[in-house]
Amino acid sequence: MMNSLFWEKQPNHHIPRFQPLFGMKTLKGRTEQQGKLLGSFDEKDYLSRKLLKPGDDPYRDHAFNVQESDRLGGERAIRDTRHYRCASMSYDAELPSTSIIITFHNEARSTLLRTVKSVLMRSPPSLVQEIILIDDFSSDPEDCQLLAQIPKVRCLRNVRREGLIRSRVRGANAASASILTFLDSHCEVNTDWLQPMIQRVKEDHTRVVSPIIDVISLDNFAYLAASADLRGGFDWSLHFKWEQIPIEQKMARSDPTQPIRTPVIAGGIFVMDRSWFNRLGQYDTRMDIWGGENFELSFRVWMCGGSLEILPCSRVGHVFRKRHPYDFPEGNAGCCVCRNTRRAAEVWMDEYKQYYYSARPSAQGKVYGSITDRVALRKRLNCKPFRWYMENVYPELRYEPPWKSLNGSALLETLTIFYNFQRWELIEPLIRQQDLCLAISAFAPGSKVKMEPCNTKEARQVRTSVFT
Ligand code: LR7
Ligand code: MN
Repeated sequence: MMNSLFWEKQPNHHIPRFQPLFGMKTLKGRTEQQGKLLGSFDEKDYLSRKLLKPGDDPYRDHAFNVQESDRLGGERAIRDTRHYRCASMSYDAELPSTSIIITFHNEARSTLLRTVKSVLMRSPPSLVQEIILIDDFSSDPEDCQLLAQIPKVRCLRNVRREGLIRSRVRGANAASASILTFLDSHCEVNTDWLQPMIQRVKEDHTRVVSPIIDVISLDNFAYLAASADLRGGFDWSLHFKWEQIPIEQKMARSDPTQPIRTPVIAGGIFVMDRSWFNRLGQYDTRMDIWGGENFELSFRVWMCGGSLEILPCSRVGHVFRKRHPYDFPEGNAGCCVCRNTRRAAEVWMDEYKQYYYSARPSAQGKVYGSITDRVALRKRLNCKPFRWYMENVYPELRYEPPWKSLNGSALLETLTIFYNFQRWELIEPLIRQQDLCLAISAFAPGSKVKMEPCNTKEARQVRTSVFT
């Protein structure tokens, strides 16, 4: 029996599985539409001048299979992965246009070109004011310069490696449209990706919106639909993770096209009003290379009067990788990430930063530079405390209650009062929260209680037998 509910769950019955390819092939092998889209840019020449040499490891330079990417060329059809109801959504006839900002460091030509072309092919032309490429001091300046022959595409090249944070700020400062759209350099945007995001920002300029980020396989470049029930979250080590929407919110979602509130964004793909971006202090430009800026931006947006959401009717594919293909000036990624994350924690997390330091004890010794400007910004904007964020935006993130001093016998009571005891994992014999375990700091009555990395041999770590 097929009832209406069953039909509703079927994907895209009345919508072609693949989008039609653009235009008709001409004798020259380029399409009419492409001719218009790409202007004097010679795609074939661009791609063929830099191909993998026979015998070279296709994963070496980019940490994805560049041979597969090159094989696909400058464009391809991808499946429309949206919920079918998205196709009948309507948007304002007059929407503001956007400047699209893409920073890159030694990106593969084919992935970068597909990012740019997918934007030109799958966005209403009137909404794309310009595409600003920031070449973050890649080895070959031509990668960027040649792409600037494509209409609407501009190329800014850094004279030294700046990292993605300062590069994006440079792009934002050069942008002429009133709305900014950020993309990673190895994306493919999907059908009607832009309208839902611009619509939401137009309605309320304090919203910062992201698409659902689909997965492009780093091995075979298959385009795979991501789950529509996820939001951005993190643990106390400030490690970003996708997590299920809390069950109460999920139950309350009658309409699958509705925005999903998210405590943090992944960071690479989002749309934000330009004046709002500037008013909120852009980014922390003392952050280097990669990492942490998405937390800093997310905390700042929520705490200073804005909101973050994921729009299920907007889909953008991204090549997720397992390692960084580029080097970090200080030698390893940990240096930058820790420094950046520490800056975010110091400026925004108030007393809750202790949980970050407990989860990442090594961060404590890292030099992180002056945060005076950012602290002043927070004050000037009159932003709410992190406690507000914890209570209103991310109550699901569990934390150690503010114990002053405790002994073993008072522990159970305190855990029960301050904390939903159920949410602690009682893994025999330790009391565990993710990788941290509850411990007393010394064997003395009234000694302090803290969280530290689990170690079954550590006698100070509290056993469940304490309670029996
Ligand atoms: O020195 C650099 N200069 C750059 O311009 C290093 C990187 N980059 C560029 C790079 O070419 C790419 O376009 O910055 C972008 C992000 O770097 P990636 O793709 O190597 O890293 P990533 O995909 O893991 O990045 C995710 O986390 C980053 C933390 O700083 C940023 O927020 C990225 O934007 C973010 N990407 C996404 O959110 C896409 C979805 C992935 C997830 C989760
Ligand atoms: Mn990326």
